[in-house]
Amino acid sequence: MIDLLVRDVRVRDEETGEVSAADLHVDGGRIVGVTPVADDPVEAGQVVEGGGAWATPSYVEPHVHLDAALTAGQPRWNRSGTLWEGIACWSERKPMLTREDVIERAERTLRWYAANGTLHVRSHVDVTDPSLVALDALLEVRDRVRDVIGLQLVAFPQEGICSFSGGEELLAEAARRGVDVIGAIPHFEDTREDGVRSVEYAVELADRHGLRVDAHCDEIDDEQSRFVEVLATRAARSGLRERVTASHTTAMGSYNPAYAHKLHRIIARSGINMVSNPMVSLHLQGRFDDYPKRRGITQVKELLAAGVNVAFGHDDVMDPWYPLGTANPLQVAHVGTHATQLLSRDEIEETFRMVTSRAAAVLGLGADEYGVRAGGPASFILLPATDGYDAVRRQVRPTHVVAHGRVVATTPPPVTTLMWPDREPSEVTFSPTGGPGA
Ligand code: 17E
Ligand code: FE2
Repeated sequence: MIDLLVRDVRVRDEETGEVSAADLHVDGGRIVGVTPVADDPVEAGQVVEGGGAWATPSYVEPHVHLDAALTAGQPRWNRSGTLWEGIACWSERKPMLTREDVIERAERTLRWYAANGTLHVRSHVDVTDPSLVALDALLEVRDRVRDVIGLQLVAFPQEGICSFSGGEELLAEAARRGVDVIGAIPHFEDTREDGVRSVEYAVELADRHGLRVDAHCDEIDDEQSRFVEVLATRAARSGLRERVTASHTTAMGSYNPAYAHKLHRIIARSGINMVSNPMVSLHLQGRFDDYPKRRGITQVKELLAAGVNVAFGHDDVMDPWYPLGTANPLQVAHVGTHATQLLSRDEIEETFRMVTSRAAAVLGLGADEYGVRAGGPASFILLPATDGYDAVRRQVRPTHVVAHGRVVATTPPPVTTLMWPDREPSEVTFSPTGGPGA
């Protein structure tokens, strides 16, 4: 008898894109069989009726700050809405951090992520704190959530590597304590030269420890902030390439077309990934502008066209940099479509990939960790939606979230009864292709 049978779902063939109805047989945390829907199903410890839902790999969060999550307003609110006041608020909150405090907020946020269908998360953790209390707490969280969520940790030098006293040593210590990824923040360093040096330091440190790199890079509306070219070049020369990610890169929204053209080529050749955080950049950037006011979003459409892997991240859930957020990548995709004008039929489908398979590529998830197929991991979601376009438009919640062969969240689809004057009450359903029906 197998552990779990997920009956009557639609699965999409990864190679052909063909969609077919299937039963998923799950045992020992893996999908052991994908078979035609059987009238006489096999025996299983648990049976989930899929009802024709789409069985698709989970969302992947490529960029969030779990150490700061759920601290909005502590000890004060960010009133200007700038990145800089956010950093100032956080530096006032940092001395109050305790292990228990960080664990409680991070795990609460990760439970929200799981409920929303997200089973892989990359979190930055600020290491410009000599106590490294948040780092140690999140290393513990990474173990505690392992059965549900795969958590990658980035050693993030919020206040700089070269411009923060002891910054280099703190980053090196974080590498020794077991982070997965090395971060940087070159646009925050005091000088251009420090910025370049900090990127080189981060790449060399990662290379030495066999780790990945994910730098906060050019998160500023300054067209002179040009560290992506440095990161991409060092990524290529070190051979780290697709193990490197440039996050935010909002200055690219201000680059002149001639430089942008040159830069797209450097980025594409290097093989690095890009992560845009549209909800947060729309909020934090453009704050020093009069009108016309810039959007402060990286060149997502152009980078995709150049063959670069671009993903969307949430960045923040209720912290000094962003007061909203529900830890739901599908909401990020919806905002991302607008922010980047990815709004043709195919482009909307692409934004769904930017919070699923493209984000999985940022984390470097292999075939044994991601994908719905026989022999693959039994970690997936059931979406009552026809495809990514439909899911993004209607913001469809997964009815079931399955992690390592276990159902970890269920959400019944909402039902609204409409009592329109002079008509019989009726249930309102939203049809996938035609808008509100019934
Ligand atoms: N720190 C930073 O430098 N930039 C951000 N967007 C956040 C924290 C959230
Ligand atoms: Fe960030």
